[in-house]
Amino acid sequence: MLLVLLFTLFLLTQPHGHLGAEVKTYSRAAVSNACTLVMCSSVENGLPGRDGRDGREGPRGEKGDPGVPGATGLTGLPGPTGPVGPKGDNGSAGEPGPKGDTGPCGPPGLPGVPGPVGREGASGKQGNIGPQGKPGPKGETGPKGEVGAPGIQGSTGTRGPPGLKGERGSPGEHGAPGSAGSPGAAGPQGAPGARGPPGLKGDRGAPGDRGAKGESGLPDITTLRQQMEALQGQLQHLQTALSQYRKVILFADAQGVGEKIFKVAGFEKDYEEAQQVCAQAGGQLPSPRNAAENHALQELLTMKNKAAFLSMTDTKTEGTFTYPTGEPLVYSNWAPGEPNNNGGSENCVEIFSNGKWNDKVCGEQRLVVCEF
Ligand code: MAN
Ligand code: CA
Ligand code: CA
Repeated sequence: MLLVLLFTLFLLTQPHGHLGAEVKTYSRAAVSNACTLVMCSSVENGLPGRDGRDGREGPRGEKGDPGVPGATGLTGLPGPTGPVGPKGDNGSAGEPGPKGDTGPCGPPGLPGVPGPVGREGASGKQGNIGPQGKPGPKGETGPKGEVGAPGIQGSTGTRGPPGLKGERGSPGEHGAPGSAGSPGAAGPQGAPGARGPPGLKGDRGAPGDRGAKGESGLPDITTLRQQMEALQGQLQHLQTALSQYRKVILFADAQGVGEKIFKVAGFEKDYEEAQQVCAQAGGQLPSPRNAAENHALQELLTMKNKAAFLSMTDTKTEGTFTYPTGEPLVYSNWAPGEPNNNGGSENCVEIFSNGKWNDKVCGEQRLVVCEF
């Protein structure tokens, strides 16, 4: 009995590596048998038997419980990119169109019947505002349509792959290892796919409303009438002023004939100096081209009882008198026997108070009379 107990203790205290795999696997059975020996063997009932043969292999253990579910699988990969979004909405309507072009000019009206000469009116009013300017330039193109609405969100990504298989359950007691645990729960849904590209640009907006009709290119008849009346008033004003100045100029030492005016300077000069005086005043020496003009000039000389130089000379060609322009004479009123080029040096022309002409040396001093 004591030996059996010592042997049993020996078996329990030995490291497994020293006893080998067989002993390790059935160590519990060995202990159980030892317990049987202890409980069923009695030293008092007989001699100890021989060592028993090795016991048979125990019955197969019950199948172990399923292992605990495996750990949750990893997050699935993001789904694929969503489809292209739908086409955007149409752009807003464009701006109204430009103002229409100016209409064609109408035919000119018939000339009105000249009215009677009116009385001299008061000073005219300020001029009317000018005609309306040309229509402005064509308006700019309307604004670009708005960008279409963004595409809809992509569809949900595909389900992620199943989670990793759970770990094998721990082996049951003496039984075959339990069956593998059920697959772990599916991982969380993958992140939504990338946002799809924006939709196509919306169509061009509807054209704007037609612009207002352009104004006529010609001022209306009322405006023309007003302008004409204003011009008539201005003309009347000028005629009145001109009449006044003419009276002043002709009041003394001047003669008006046709559109000419002869004006006495009041001093004497030789031909060249007298010519400069008149040119400086914006006129020239007298060039009577007909009897009326010659008579008007004569009137002044009679009044002053002096002779004056005319503008013509025969300096260029002796014997041929011309105006300062080079034009030959169209009228003359030579005194009898003139021109005689007395002394061979008479190239200028003087007019006596009786209106007759004589060729005379240019260096003589004569009353200055100018023609305007
Ligand atoms: C006389 C005439 C004129 C001449 C003058 C000159 O009057 O011979 O022709 O010009 O003298 O002083
Ligand atoms: Ca001469
Ligand atoms: Ca002479």
